[in-house]
Amino acid sequence: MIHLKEIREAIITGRPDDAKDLAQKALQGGGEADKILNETLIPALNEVGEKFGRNEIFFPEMLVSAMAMKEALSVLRPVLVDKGIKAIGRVVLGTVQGDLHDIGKNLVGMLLEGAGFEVIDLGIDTSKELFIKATREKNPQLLALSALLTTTMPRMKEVIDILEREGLREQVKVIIGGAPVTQQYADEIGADGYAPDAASAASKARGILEIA
Ligand code: B1M
Repeated sequence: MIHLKEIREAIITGRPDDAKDLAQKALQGGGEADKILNETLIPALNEVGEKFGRNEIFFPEMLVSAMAMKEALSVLRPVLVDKGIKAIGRVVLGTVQGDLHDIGKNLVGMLLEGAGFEVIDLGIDTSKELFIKATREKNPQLLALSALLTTTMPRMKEVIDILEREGLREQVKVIIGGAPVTQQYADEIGADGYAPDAASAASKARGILEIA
């Protein structure tokens, strides 16, 4: 019994404890973490977003669905992140200022860690000044910026602009992503890379940094 239908329902109806419990049972029943994630959890939360977009549900419902997603992800995390590998590079990651969405960003962090990167996660609502401070103090090879709102995407350009003004642009590459972000936007703002999802963010990061 792999419980995928039940997990989907638990996300859509916003039941965090059930989502966690069912994800655990699915893993124990032989379910693969990446399949549970990509074929059940993400589509379920997308459905929640579509319902919100059609005014069929409201903010509190979307919030409890997000909480359910996070609980399920907490169970998958140890499987998605393979510990004990020597870091192949350092990444500073964050959701840009004004944006509180962190589920996608957290997934990107997990898969970067799984791919062997050390990840310093600055969290949500991260100001450009904080990205600059972390670049100076932590000396990452890569800055990874996430945005989920069309209104917060412009903060990505501001981070790149300030890196240039502060003379730091040469020392760090920038990768961007998030639902409204595109390759075209990445090109427009001078980012070094764009990835549409967490798995490709990890492979893109390796490519940008020329890690074999
Ligand atoms: Co928000 N929200 N939300 N929300 N929310 C969206 C994004 C929205 C599309 C819903 C809709 O209207 N249909 C819409 C944005 C519209 C727009 O700008 N175009 C929206 C809105 C409007 C809002 C508010 C403004 C609502 C309000 O207050 N009236 C508000 C804004 C708050 C703020 O940020 N200031 C808001 C709030 C919230 C909650 C707090 C309730 C909650 C977030 C909780 C949390 O994150 N802790 C929430 C949620 C859950 C969503 C939806 C339903 C799901 C987002 C999500 O986590 N998806 C979302 C609708 C949707 O996306 N279908 C929606 C799952 C996640 C795995 O996918 O984050 O896309 P995603 O990440 C993917 C890729 O994008 C990519 O990889 C990830 C995994 O493969 N990726 C990267 C992400 N970052 C990357 C970085 C990379 C590379 C790839 O490189 C660095």
